[in-house]
Amino acid sequence: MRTNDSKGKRVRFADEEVVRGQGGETHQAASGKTPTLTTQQGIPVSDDQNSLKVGARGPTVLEDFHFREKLFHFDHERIPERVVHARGFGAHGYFENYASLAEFTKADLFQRPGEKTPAFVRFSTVAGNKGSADLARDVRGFAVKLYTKQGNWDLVGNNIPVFFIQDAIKFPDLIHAAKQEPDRGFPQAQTAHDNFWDFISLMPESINMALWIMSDRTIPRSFRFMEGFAVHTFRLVNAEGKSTFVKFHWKPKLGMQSVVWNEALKINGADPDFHRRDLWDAIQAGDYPEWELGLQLFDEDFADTFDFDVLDATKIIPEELVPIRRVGRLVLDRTVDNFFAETEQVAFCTQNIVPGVDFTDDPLLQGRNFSYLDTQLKRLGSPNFTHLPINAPKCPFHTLQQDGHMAFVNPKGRANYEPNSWGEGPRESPDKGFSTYPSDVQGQKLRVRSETFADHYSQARQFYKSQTDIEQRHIIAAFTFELSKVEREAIRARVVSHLLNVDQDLAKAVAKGLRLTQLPPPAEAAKPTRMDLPESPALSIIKNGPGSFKGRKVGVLVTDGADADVLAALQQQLQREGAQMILVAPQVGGVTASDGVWVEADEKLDGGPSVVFDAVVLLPSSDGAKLLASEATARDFVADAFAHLKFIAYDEAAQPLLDKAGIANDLDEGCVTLKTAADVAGFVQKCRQLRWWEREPKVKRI
Ligand code: HDE
Repeated sequence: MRTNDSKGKRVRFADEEVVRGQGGETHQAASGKTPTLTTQQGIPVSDDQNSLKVGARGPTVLEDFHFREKLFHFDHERIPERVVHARGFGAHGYFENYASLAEFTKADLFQRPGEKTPAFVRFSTVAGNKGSADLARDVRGFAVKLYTKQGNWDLVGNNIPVFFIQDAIKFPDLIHAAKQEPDRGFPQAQTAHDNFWDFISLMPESINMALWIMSDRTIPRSFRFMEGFAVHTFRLVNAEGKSTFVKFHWKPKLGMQSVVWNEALKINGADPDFHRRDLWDAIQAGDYPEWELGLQLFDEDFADTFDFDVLDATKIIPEELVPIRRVGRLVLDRTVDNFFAETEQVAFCTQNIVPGVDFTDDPLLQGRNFSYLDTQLKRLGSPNFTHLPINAPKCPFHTLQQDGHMAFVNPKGRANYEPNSWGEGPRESPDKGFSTYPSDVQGQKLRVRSETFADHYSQARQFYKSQTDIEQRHIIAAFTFELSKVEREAIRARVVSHLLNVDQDLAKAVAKGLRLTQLPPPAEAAKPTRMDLPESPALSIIKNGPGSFKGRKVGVLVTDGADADVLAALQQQLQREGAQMILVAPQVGGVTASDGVWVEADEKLDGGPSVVFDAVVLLPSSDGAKLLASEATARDFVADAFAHLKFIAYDEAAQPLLDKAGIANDLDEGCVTLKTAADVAGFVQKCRQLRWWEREPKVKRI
């Protein structure tokens, strides 16, 4: 922003008031409401444009404390990223309890209907670094911090209800294998590489999770459209000391939805921040995402009769067997003020539980209880990370812990120990305090895996069999894609040898996709696969469609002369549906519609490809359509929407564009003409199916 104007003169640059500095450069005026820039010590700064020098062209002097402090602080801005779940996005909200759960738990937040507990949620991918793309095929973290009146409760979950491993001692191996290979530092945020599949194929316990991660669950359309699970079995304990086992679920009010793989690849290029932007935009627009908290409650007797060990985190309890009781809702209604202070510094610890909730002996959970506290010290640099506003409880708290780096919540008074005779300081409370559930434990100290953890394939089969044909095809395609990136054929074959224990057709289809010349023998199994587990429809995304287009986006491709009546009808119908209309124009700014009125566009065509929308409308004028037909990005807009099975509505004027996009002869029931504004309602109604899956076999032949 250099100018040649005279010094000190006030000028206007766009809508920002600036004032010229001594060197002709400009800076914001420190006048009126603008605070004066200071150093960290509060000393007002007179010049933030030039370092202190000897003469105009001489060396910089060490004495320049403002310059040195500024660079020193900048040099130390980065903290270690999370060793897993490095890329995340958080938001504030609240949990609202529906009814008293006193029968099961004395946890304060569940006692009173309508009670609201402040919450912070951080969603994340697992394997990628902080700067990786949002649409990686990966598990999503779903970590919830509930600031209850009895302290913080962290439910640090994922969007998949099972995990890869049964014992925490294998976690470093799993993560080493999943992240970039150590010699080359790539691939980034991808499991499609030798090390990952080598590990998986040598750890049969991970096969159930492998099925889940190859399903569409790992390419969610949005954080708003995915489920969450705390995975482990926990306990609820009531005031009488009675314990009930519990599995925690988060059910999205908007229903589940995923993208298709080719779309995911393209979204990563078009908008690597797709998921975080989606959440940010929804909250900013007042369209607050919600999940219901679901509990699967069961007792010791059920646990003893269940086919699998409830302490084994590689297993689920099907909803059909133990129904989910919805007990409250989580609403995210506030974006963060500062990404670093909140999303980056938030420290979840599975050990943070409240009276009325307790752990079980799940060996994965037990290991996590060590790891999370430990990692926060490394990441946040001090045991006082709990003093940070995002981590501090919102209820009164009194500890006798003291000092350490960055201690800024400090006790007053003389007594920093207890018992003491000064009559000062906090004391323990046997009534109110957290008391561990006195479960019976006995046995020898052994490094063993329980026999009850030995069945690795039955639930993998159940998951696969519970999917629709479409979803099964996606699982086959995902395995084939990932394994095609694996260089060693022996590893590919080893994965197929496990799939043979899951489902013959699945294994054969993947082997065919990989062009394996012969099928490997099935992997040795400690326990034979149970073929009789009933299907669980709850495990399928498609079987549980929301039947609504709420919260989704339609990209409307317009040019000058776009039909104003149809535009108005679209705007009205989508608003009624709770969906959004995004106008995409050839140029930034907007277009003049058929009624001569200027309409603002939201996106320029090459910044708003169809992959970032749930459905599209092609609304060019005849001249506009001819122009777009000769534009590669416009042809991609249409061809991709078709290939990604989206609903497409088009004005007949768009015909040249359909021709050039190569879909004119393939139009199907997912494509509708908008002859008049009245056709709009029919289109929006169709969109409630989210995708026109019938098209898939025609556009995906291999
Ligand atoms: Fe984590 N995990 N994890 N994990 N995890 C971390 O803690 C760990 C596991 C999950 O948004 C780390 O603060 C071990 C299961 C989420 O800040 C670390 C084991 C589930 C997040 C850690 C597991 C999760 C983490 C890294 C095997 C689903 C992100 C940074 C025993 C139920 C939280 C951090 C956020 C983060 C350890 C397995 C979910 C190293 C040892 C199972 C959502 O402590």
